[in-house]
Amino acid sequence: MITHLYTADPSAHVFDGKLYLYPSHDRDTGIPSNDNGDQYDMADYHVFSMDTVGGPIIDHGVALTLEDVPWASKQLWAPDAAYIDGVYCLYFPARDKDGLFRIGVATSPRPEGPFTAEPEPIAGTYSIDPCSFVDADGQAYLYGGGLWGGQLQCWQSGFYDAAGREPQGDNPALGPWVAKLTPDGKSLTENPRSVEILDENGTPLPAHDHTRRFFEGAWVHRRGDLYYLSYSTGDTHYLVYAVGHSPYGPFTCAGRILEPVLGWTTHHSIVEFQGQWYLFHHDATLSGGQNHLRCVKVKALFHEDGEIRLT
Ligand code: FUB
Repeated sequence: MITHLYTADPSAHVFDGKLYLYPSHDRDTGIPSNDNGDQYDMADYHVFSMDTVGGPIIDHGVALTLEDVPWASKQLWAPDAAYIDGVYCLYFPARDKDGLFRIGVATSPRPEGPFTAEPEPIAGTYSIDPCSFVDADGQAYLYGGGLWGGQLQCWQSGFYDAAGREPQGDNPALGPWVAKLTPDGKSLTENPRSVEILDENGTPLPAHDHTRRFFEGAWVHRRGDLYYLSYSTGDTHYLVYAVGHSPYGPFTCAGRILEPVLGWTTHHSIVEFQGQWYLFHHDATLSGGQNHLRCVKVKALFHEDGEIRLT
């Protein structure tokens, strides 16, 4: 749907009756591919909008660049956005000057930006893939986390440990983290807590279950009283979801949303727009399968008796 730029990790939101997309902006800087994700070397964000899904898409141009983020050194990865207290907040991960991924926030009076970055990352945040969720009562939450190059495994003790490894075997898998945001959306009100993901027996999902364990790309949406946490399983390349009754979880595994697509990564958002739910995601078809040069896609999504299905 967007072909003049490489785009990925699309976070979709409805603001002022339009659908806005906040994707990563992929580019090729010649960095060889590795499991650390060094090839994902992005340096700015564009914001897109549309009046209808399937209609013309407006590229609003550069909304934030790496050089305008005082604390960041490289890799503007998957962003998200929220409208909080009359201001649009863009949440984004980047490596700080020490090479650690942190989550930053930038604000604008307009959904398309340009956004002005806060001078420091959000205190207490770590790892990648921020997802903001504003509940019906107006309370905003921030989720985050991603394994391997996303460094989530390095924070198991509460402090960064470069030697941290993903749990193995029957040990509980790591979940994303969540924390409430302050009323201005710029800080956390509490220390991030780990979101528990349970299997069908109510047992924490074991680390060996790579077809269902959290890898990266958390997204939370609510329909009725049910909260849905969806995410990528990383090295098995699925989008899966789990359901719960609170933004904090626990969430119980409920199924698969998307099978593997062309390209290593899969990352998505789910949004209701004009009476229809949509899955926005990406694959690598635009570049003929180069993992780090991706393109955004959209599919209709349906809820049926609490379950999610496509078509
Ligand atoms: O776009 C860079 C990284 O790739 C994202 O942060 C991950 O979710 C994966 O899509």
